Amino acid sequence: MTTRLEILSDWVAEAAELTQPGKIHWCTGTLDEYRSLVQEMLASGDLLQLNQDHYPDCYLHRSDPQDVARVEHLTFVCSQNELDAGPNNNWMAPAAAKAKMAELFAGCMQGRTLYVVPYCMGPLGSVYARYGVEITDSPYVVINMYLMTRMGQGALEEIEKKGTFIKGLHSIGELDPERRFIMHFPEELTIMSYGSGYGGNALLGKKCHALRIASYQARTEGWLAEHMLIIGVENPQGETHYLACAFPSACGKTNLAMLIPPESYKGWKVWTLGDDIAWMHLDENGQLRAINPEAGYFGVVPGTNRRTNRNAYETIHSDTIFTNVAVTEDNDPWWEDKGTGTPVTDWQGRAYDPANGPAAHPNSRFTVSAKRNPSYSELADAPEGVPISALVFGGRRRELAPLVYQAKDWAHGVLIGASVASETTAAASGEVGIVRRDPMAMKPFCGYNFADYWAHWLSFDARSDKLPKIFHVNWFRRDAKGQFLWPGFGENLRVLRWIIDRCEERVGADESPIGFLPTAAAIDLTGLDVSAEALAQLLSVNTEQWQVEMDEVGKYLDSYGDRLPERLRAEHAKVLQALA
Ligand code: SAT
Ligand code: MN
Repeated sequence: MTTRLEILSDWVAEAAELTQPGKIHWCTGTLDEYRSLVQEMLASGDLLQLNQDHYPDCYLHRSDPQDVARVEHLTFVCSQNELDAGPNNNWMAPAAAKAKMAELFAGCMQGRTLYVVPYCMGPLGSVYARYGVEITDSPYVVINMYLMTRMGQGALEEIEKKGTFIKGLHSIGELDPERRFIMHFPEELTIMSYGSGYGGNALLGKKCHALRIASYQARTEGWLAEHMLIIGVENPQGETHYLACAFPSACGKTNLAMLIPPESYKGWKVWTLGDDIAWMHLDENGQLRAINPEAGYFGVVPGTNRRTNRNAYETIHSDTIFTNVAVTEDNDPWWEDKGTGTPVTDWQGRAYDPANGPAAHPNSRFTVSAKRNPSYSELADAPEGVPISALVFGGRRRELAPLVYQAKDWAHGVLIGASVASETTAAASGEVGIVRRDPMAMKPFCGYNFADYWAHWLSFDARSDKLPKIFHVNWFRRDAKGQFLWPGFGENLRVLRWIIDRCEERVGADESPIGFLPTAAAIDLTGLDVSAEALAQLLSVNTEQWQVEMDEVGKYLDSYGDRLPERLRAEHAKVLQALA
């Protein structure tokens, strides 16, 4: 196979000229192709077979121990003008970045196969779908892209019709952290990634395309590309509301996306549309509609068990690629808090010894098709997407942020999103557990200046009077002894229910300086071991702490200088005043 689209064949020829592969393989995206790649990788040791009786068609990949997470300090946005990348991104001049990458890529695929991976983000043929082609020398990337995107012949045909696509050039190189860069050229719709084979560094359809490049395109075209899960919450009356929720990496998006209602919630059902990324457009009636550009999940494994996420637990019992988990004597995959089995071999393939740390890497992942999820919504394939009732922001905060509160209006909601902060997790390399600002959970993913991004968000209320309501949640608040105050997981539905009731104007709320809070009786605690005092604490707003927080937010916003929208500054001033 090749292509009749000249810009594509020229680009592939150019990449081959630069990287000197032994072979070129155009991916068709068939199951046969997937299977034969798996066989090749089993033969080369890139994949290990797991217990096929317990875990049919499940495989383990061990990444290089130095290549286990996204590398934000090596990720660059290379716009012509440094200010367009903003203080939220690392920047390099495009010419300098290209020269650096050309040097790295020169001859790097000798003796390897160059795979051409045409892919579609979003339902094939949807007006909201976007297309890309990833060139890679990693068969692991190819099989992950097969599960994570609509990849192959169908995507190629659409690309040939359209004549445009995002270009992503990737090589694992030497997997040397000193020779590793993830470069984005938003103005040229181009990505270049070298030296990593892991997740968001290497599966270019995901964070690089569907967030960094897409956010840039979304701004010029009037839509939103966000780090949000999408769910449908169906009540016993059969009404379904769709929510899009933003949380930083490894803060429970996949768990919330696959939520199983608690015992006492008979007749309720949560449908999964997406677990990581939402593309949202205003339709002709001013309704915000969302699609999930992805077709699979690249989820955090540790902590996944029957109680925390039964849907994920079941989903990953077949047709799954595990990355960096441990294995048991039976050759089953194993991870911390799996709730069953004992590890004998750790994620690096060593005999398990607790002195070496956890058996599975804290950022170990599963890759699996979304269709395997028992709560998969068929509407994930609907070309027109789903109407969004509420947008929810959240972070991991041990204090300060209440369980849930609602923005007073759209502009206030944009301020709440811009103020998101969260404790860092193992999803990115660097220190874990320190609070950092992560506006809209997009800090690592916004492909342009956050100041312009907030202005773009703010522009929506002039375009529609039917925008979703905006909320903030915090599942991670702790008491003085360090214990979590809220049980989380399935019980989070109680909070979503309040959110939906607010959207439908079915319940009142207490107004506070930071937004609307549930009244004490409004969060249903039936069948739940949470005391009224704990709930009061969960919903409390400590004015002094909030003044400090808002001062911090003010300083943070000021660091964006002149580009910061006046309107956001004014929203911030309003909250400070209300707190005084
Ligand atoms: O490594 S990924 O970026 O794909 C996952 C994540 O950090 O959310
Ligand atoms: Mn993510």
